[in-house]
Order: sequence, then C-alpha cells, then structure tokens
Amino acid sequence: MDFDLNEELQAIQHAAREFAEKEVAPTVDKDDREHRFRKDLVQKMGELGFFGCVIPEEYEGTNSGFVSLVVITEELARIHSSLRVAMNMQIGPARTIVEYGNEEQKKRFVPKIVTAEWISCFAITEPDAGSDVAAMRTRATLEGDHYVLNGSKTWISNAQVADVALVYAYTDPEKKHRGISAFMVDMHQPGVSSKPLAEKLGANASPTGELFFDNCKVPKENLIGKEGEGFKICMAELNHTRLSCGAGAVGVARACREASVSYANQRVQFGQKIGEFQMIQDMIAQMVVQEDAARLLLYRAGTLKDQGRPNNLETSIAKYYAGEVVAYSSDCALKIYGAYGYSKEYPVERYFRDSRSYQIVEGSANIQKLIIAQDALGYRKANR
Ligand code: GRA
Repeated sequence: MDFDLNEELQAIQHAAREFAEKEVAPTVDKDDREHRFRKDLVQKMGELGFFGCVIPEEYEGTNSGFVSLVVITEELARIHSSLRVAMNMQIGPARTIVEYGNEEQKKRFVPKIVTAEWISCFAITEPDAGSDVAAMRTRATLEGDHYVLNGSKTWISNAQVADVALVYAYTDPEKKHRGISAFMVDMHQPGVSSKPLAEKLGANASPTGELFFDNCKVPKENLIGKEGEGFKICMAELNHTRLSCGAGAVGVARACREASVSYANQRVQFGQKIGEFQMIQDMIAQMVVQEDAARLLLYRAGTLKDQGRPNNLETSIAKYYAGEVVAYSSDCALKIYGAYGYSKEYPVERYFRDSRSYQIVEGSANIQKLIIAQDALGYRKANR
C-alpha cells in the first residue's frame, strides 16, 4: 500500500492547482455574485485534458484514471465549487458512452465532449422522480427510424447551456425500471427547450434548469446500450459522478480548513491568537482528521475503479462521508470567522452556501446510507 501520489498524479495535481489558482480564483467572487457560467474556463479545462482523465486516448482522453479525477476535482472545488460540476457534466455522459455506446457513438460524441467543443449534461431527475429514479415519466416511443421523446426534467445542471444531453426515459413503462432507456439528445433540435430554475443557495456559477421534450425526434442511432438498459446505465453513471462529487466536497472542506487555520493564526482576542484557544483547536483538529479520512476513502474508491474492481459500496461510503465532512467544516469555518464568516467580504460564506449541495446531489446522503446499510445488513448487495 502506497499513500503517496505517484509522479504522474503529482503533475496532474500541480496543473489543476495552477489552473484553479491562476485562472479561476481572480474572478471567483464576481462569477458567483453574477451567476456567471464561465464557458471559457470550461473550454480551457477541456484543453488541459481534465475531462479526458477517464477516457481512452483514441477518443481524445488521457486515460490518467479515476484517482486523477479525484485529484483534479478537489483542486477545482477548493477554489470554486461551481466549476467542479463541469467535471461531472462532461465526464458523466462521455464515460457512459465509452462504457455502453457502440463504436460509431464513441467516435461521434466522446471527443467533442472531452475537448468541451460541446457542453454536455445528463438528465435523470423529474419533478416526481428524484431519489426514486424509476418514478420518471418521460417517454420515448419508437416511430420508424427515430424515437419521439416527450416529458420534462428538472434540476438539470447545464440545462440552458448544453449542446448535448444524455437523457433517461421510459421506452416501456410496463416493465418498470427494466423499461428505461438512455439516449443522446441534440439540445439545439426542434422539440427541446429549457428554462432556468429559481435562484439557488449556492453553486451560483453552475447553471441549473428544467428541460422540456415536446415530440422531440431522436434518431434510433442515439440509443445508448440496448432498450431497457437505462436504469443499469444510469446507476453506473452515478457511481462515477458520485466519486467526483465527493472530491468536490473535499476540495471545499480543504478551503474551509485552510481559511480557518489562517484566520485563527491572525485574529487576536483576550490577548492571544484565537487558534490558541482549545475550543478552536477542537474544530481545527476535527476538520483536519475528517478531510484526511474523506480523501483517503475517495482514493480507495478511485483505485478500485482504476483496477476494474466492484466499487459501488466504497464509492457510496466516500461520497456520503465527504458530504458530511464539508457540511461540518463549513459550519466550523463560519464559527471560527464569527461575524466575518457571515459577511460577503470573505469567501467563507460562499463555502458554506456551496457546501450544502453535497448532501443533496448525485444521490442524497440518505440514499448513500441506504445503499451502505442495506449492504451491511445483507438485504441488497451494493457491489454487484
Ligand atoms: O434485479 P434487476 O435486474 O431488476 O436489477 C435491479 C438492480 O440489480 C434494478 O437495478 C439494478 N441496480 C443496479 N445495477 C447496477 C440497482 N443498483 C445498481 C447498480 N449500482 N449497478 C433495480 O434495483 P433496486 O435497487 O430495486 O432499485 P431502486 O430501489 O429503485 O433504486 C435504488 C437506488 C435508490 C439506490 C437508486 O434509485 C438511486 O441511486 N437513487 C438516487 C438517484 C440519484 O442519485 N440521483 C442523482 C441525480 S443526478 C444529480 O444529482 C446531478 C447533480 C450534478 C452535480 O452537482 O454533480
């Protein structure tokens, strides 16, 4: 067992950190305040190969692996949590096509998504289908050489800026979850429209919207995998995006810890640095331990993925724990900063707002606990 990042991973970490600190940090507050989606930065991430980390070289990837995905996402989220969403929106569909698409689909879609020539997204959630994926109602009906898509999706990251979307819909509702299928949809074609959602608490620079499909004709060649494989494909996709989501949480937790340490060493009250008070030390110690533990869990899940071994359980454990850690760390950072943490003058309030998403997205904390507990109790194996 080796706990050090190898030379390649260290170089990737360095490149991601440099990009985040030099190109993201200067405008992060403005981007957050103005709810600005930075397509230019996403395209730069494409140029730097960030979206190619779990994609083979023949489709413009770098194939550096899932641990590198964790490393890159952490560095991005440490500076701006909103930007780590782009990792999932590009990599989720691209990796899914690599795993389940045919050769023609891989060639047609993957390189353009990996280089961010196309902004992409994936669409699972509906007004009445959040945690309960199989409750979705969007329908795809085969008519000749195309499927006709009808329905709507909500809480879709990138809905209003995406060029392509991986959309999950029922081809045969009678078969319940075995009747769901996956499609690549051109977002600029007739029958597709989008609408931004109301303002969110955080992740302001990551657009979130609704998608509407009104007799939208999707060519038969855009079906990913076979009809009825959609639920399985969706679970496999989420199993990857949960890893990156957890890495985002660790990035924000690290930002909270770094900011807290720095402030605790500056702020003087009662004649001493507040870092010298044990109650502050208690919070700092817990932030350090939890951040470390969450990162190691993510590295473990990423390593299993890189080894091609089952990892649903380990990914859920890592994603769940990272979400708890960032909630705790951002809470502590706010307490340590006191009134300044409550002020928009300092980044801590943004960390706090952004932190809250991690217990919700990519399978809520409760869904991860359900997967973990049912596996432990022997009711439903997570790694299958
Ligand atoms: O036996 P079978 O052939 O019927 O198959 C069952 C099972 O073996 C069937 O699906 C199979 N299956 C899987 N196959 C491969 C289940 N899980 C997996 C898997 N991981 N891999 C039905 O299984 P089931 O367990 O009876 O299904 P269920 O109870 O309906 O659902 C299970 C569960 C609750 C875990 C699932 O629905 C789930 O994960 N829900 C959470 C949904 C979620 O994570 N949504 C996230 C939306 S996207 C998002 O948040 C984007 C945010 C963007 C960002 O910020 O990153």
